[in-house]
Amino acid sequence: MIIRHDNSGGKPGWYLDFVYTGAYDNNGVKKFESDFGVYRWLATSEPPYNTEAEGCIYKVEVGTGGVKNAGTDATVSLTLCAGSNCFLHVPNLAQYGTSGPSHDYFERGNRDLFEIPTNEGCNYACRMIIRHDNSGNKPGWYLDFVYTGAYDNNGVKRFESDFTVNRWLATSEWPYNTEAEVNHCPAQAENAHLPFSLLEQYVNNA
Ligand SMILES: [Ca+2]
Repeated sequence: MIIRHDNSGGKPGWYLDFVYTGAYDNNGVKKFESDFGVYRWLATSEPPYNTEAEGCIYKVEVGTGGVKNAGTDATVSLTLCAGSNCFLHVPNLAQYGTSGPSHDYFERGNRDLFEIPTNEGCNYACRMIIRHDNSGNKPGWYLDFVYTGAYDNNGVKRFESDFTVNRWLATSEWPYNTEAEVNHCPAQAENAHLPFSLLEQYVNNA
């Protein structure tokens, strides 16, 4: 999604909340929808001092392992970063599932797909943090991988990053925690390596 105005008229600055879109076939059935939150000025007089906003859709595939009790119903959160710059934080990934919010995600052997629209240009993710809140029955989760792609407004894939995990995120199995981080960033991008609690504060305040 790209939206802009021509800065004409008196006081042309525009504070845009959102753009919601739906694509309907000839039978009136909604085939796709994408919601873009903007929540900023499109104005030459207010930050970030431009009259155009564009978005990026991050498509995420999450592979759950095939071992016994690999699935989870806990709430799964995902953060994507380039070094210390974390540009995407999704507190509840299931809300963005392509099978709808009520689908049972992260079950044994699943390949679940998620699409997260943003109002900023695409970023390259070389670092990924995923965790769950250990809620629900048998919350331990065996996670195989997280594959990510960043698509621009024309549907063109700008970046992709594959993160292999292949371990338990569980309090009952080694390494006995419910968070995994995979970092492919070059060493010079890691000089501000924050603990996750600080990182989350940073992302929430951004
Ligand atoms: Ca589940």
